[in-house]
Amino acid sequence: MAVDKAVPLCLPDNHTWDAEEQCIHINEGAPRNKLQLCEEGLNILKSIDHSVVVVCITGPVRSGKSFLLSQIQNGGRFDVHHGTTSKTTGIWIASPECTVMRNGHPARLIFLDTEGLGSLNTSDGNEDNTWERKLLALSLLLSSYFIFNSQGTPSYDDLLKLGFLASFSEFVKKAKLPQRRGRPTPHQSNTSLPDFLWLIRDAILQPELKNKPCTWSNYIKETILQNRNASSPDQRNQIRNSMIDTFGEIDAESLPFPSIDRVVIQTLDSPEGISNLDPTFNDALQHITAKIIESANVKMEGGKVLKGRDLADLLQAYVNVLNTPNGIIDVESAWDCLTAAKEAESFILMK
Ligand SMILES: Nc1nc2c(ncn2[C@@H]2O[C@H](COP(=O)(O)OP(=O)(O)OP(=O)(O)O)[C@@H](O)[C@H]2O)c(=O)[nH]1
Ligand SMILES: [Mg+2]
Repeated sequence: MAVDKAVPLCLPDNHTWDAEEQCIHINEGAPRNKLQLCEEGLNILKSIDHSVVVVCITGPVRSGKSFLLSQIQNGGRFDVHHGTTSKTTGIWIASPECTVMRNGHPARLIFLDTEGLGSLNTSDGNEDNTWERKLLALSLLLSSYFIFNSQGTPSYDDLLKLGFLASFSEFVKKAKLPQRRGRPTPHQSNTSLPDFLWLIRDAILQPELKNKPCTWSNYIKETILQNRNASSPDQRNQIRNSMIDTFGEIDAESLPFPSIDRVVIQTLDSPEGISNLDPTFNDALQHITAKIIESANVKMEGGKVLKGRDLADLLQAYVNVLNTPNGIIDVESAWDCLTAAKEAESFILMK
């Protein structure tokens, strides 16, 4: 099943997806209580009988995430909005009819767009302060390639936006990961957690280290992620340590302004806007797209490459736990339970 327009995969329970009209209805009088899976999005995952490469984007609200994800792929389109109200709610999915080869096998690309971090004006006035962290825990568990999108020269404030990583363990008991030192490459690893790309938007300055030009990747690693006092329990260090524990590769790339023309920026998602994109933006976008399509790994769990329908099963199990008060997802046992259930099912079918 290929979908040209993105559909919701997971919404707050005060939102309803109208599949016929292809729009969201919001029960504004009701608070957000639970995560709610959406049939249409879930069916995309269930219909995929290939292994999957899952690219997910997160980052501050209104920072061009949906536009970027729409441009990266050949098809699947995420809604872009030009006002100050946050647009994307929950997690949205698109999976254009496009396979990539991984270890000699075809794998299907899946793109997940997430609700912006730090939104002050969600359309339902969300006041659940655990919502963001639960959604991010889920996004991390689903993805094999995690893009953190930020605008302008990265700062410690941007690092703090990744603060949810330090509280990841509130919601998730991680699978046993190999130690960082001597850790296998992502291609050999059984880990279920993704590679990380810090994507710097509207970048104009040249990154430097000791007054010499460097790559954004080295800049991020040697400045913002450099832990100068490992024993200090401050929040920055907690986040840095969590990043090292959580991700495989850590990389960074930048994109310049899409245009200096305000009208172009405000019509970016239209054919005219796209045809007026600055050539340097287009070149950088092409480079980043190629990098993601070539290097993003297949999603693995328990040493096994996951198919779309496996991921759908896991997603349902994860959401059930996150909707339970104080529920903690045990990644390893969730997978073991599902594998055991499937083995039992195939045994019954064989009999
Ligand atoms: N300056 C700038 N604006 C951009 C860029 N990419 C998209 N935009 C504009 O930023 C605005 C928001 O774009 P979206 O893609 O909806 O942003 P988002 O991060 O998905 O927003 P939320 O879903 O609300 O968190 C739109 O007006 C876009 O045209 C960019 O690289 N630089
Ligand atoms: Mg968006």
